[in-house]
Amino acid sequence: QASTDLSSVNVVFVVGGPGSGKGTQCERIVEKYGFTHLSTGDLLRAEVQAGTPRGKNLVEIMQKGELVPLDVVLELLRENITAKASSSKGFLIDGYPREMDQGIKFEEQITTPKCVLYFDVSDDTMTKRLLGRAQTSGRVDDNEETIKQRLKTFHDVTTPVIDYYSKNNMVQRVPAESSADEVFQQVQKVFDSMSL
Ligand code: B4P
Repeated sequence: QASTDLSSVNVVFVVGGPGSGKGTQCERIVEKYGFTHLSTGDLLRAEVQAGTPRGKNLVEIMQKGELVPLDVVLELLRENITAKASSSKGFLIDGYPREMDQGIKFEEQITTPKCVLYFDVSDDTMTKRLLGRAQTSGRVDDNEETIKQRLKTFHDVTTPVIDYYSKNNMVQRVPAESSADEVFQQVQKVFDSMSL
């Protein structure tokens, strides 16, 4: 069956290491700018929770700090974008692309993003934040061993994606070591200067 043409939707990719503050900042962006927030991590956890066939085996992969298969993530994104394409001002795609192929396939099948928002944080800070969240999150991947592996996945597989979009002048880098309020000041500068 033919899929909806999504080439004219506004998309901003939001990337950064695990615990870099993507989800935290996206909530604020939604509040101020009215975008639709789609977190690939949240979509995958919802899939696991719902016990769908597609959600099977995902827990193990996430528990290891590895990336789930591209097809699953892209299909979830397509479905969710399609559902709101006509009513939404734009989409924040949080946690995506995490590997080069995800970026390529999304551009081929959906659209080219307006920009790539990158939260730049040291490994130390990300580890501290995630260990803090571990006390209440109940997430299978918020533990010391998985955090190490998630950081490795980020450096090995996601950094090349950021380099690629940097070369195309599409990356808006936000230093994100400081408090969520201070980081959001920087984020607002980016959004206020973006033409949509
Ligand atoms: P995600 O759910 O994306 O998890 P994450 O990288 O930890 O980011 P999150 O948004 O949750 O954390 P945030 O930085 O906001 O991914 C989990 C797993 O799902 C992946 O490892 C992978 O297996 C799979 N997956 C997801 N997307 C995929 C894809 N595209 N392809 C394949 N697999 C995929 O916040 C972290 C903590 O820091 C919070 O406690 C927060 O309160 C705190 N914090 C945030 N900002 C702060 C600040 N400025 N100061 C102090 N604390 C702050």
